[in-house]
Amino acid sequence: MNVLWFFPTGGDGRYLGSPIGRRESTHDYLKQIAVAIDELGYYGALLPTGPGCEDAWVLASSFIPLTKNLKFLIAARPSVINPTFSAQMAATFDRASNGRLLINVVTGSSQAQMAKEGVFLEHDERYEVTDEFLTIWRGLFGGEEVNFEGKHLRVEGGKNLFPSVQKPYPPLYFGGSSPAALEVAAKHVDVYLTWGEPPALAAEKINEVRRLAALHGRTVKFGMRLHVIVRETEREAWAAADDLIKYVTDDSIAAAQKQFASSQSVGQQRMSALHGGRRDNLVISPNLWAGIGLVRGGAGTALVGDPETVAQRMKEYGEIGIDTFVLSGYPHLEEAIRFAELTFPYLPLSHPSRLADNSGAQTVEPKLAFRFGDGHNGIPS
Ligand code: FMN
Repeated sequence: MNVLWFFPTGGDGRYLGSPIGRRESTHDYLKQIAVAIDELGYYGALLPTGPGCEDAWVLASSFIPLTKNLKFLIAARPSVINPTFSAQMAATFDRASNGRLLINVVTGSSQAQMAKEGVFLEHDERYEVTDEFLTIWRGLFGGEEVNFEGKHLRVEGGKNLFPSVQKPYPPLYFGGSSPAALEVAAKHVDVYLTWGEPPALAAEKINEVRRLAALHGRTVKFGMRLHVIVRETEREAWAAADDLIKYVTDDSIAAAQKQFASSQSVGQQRMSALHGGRRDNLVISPNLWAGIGLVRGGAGTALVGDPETVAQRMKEYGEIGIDTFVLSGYPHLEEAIRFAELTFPYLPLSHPSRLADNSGAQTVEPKLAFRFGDGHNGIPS
């Protein structure tokens, strides 16, 4: 299982819907998250893209020298960048980080959001662009000269002169739930990401992507993007969930739901339908809570519970084929530490973590030649 965390590049906080405990995503704050999650042993972390967040490529580049193993899942939107230039950036980042780049291909959610970025295409046309973009992009990493003329994009004599460290190219992740999205995912990507839907709904999409990928002679891996609220006991975890939304007002829920309803994103519609904007029915599947989606777009659900139970739920997603998790929690620095400390020991991680044997289930002998309270004031002699 690969467990990634999330960089809150548009701002962070202790509560949803309140300025209390709000935290600006300054570079110094994000650096703390980068160093912490690298040291804790997360596989990687996602940097989103869009008008509401700072630039993912620039931020991730600045974290390369601060981190050792952390991979950067950088969100990239095909319609706002030329594919040759994007491939060049990806190759350079992969070389500079010695193979630590992952790319999250995100086509874009709403007409209004896209208009801000100068893109005036309909939903399915945007996926046509993504399809053409990925055809060129993957071709460039094949080492051949690329000549392509599509409906939207055209390249003549394109060449990527600097090969990436990862072969054939840095892994392509992807989010999108519409039929057009599933088709593009099946044709091009390595890891299909879904927001945190209940297992049965997620399985539907996964099986459809698998079926479509098989038609292209391909296989795809699967991942899930969701929040986590883990505490030592189930009771404390649910109290923390309630606390997170204690300042959320009915007006703010109504305003957010109105905005989400105007999005063309099928994925967003599926997330909104999980709770229908109502506070009284937020536990939509065992330990899966939809409270965050009342006011936050995109990833709107959280696994809530004690460490063993949450780990068990993640393993249940594993049974339907999800072996990658992109997690987050508010505030992102503290919750990254808390989740790793409490839950990593119960997960079959594919990546080394110094916390993997920290469950307290077994007694680990301290490696230092002293014990706290042995008369040395904790100073090794
Ligand atoms: N859209 C963005 O504009 N920026 C992002 O950083 C972003 N990250 C996403 C992460 C995940 C895990 C998923 C599932 C989607 C993300 N999206 C993001 C939304 C995609 O742009 C997606 O294409 C959009 O919701 C339209 O999808 P649809 O195919 O569901 O209609």
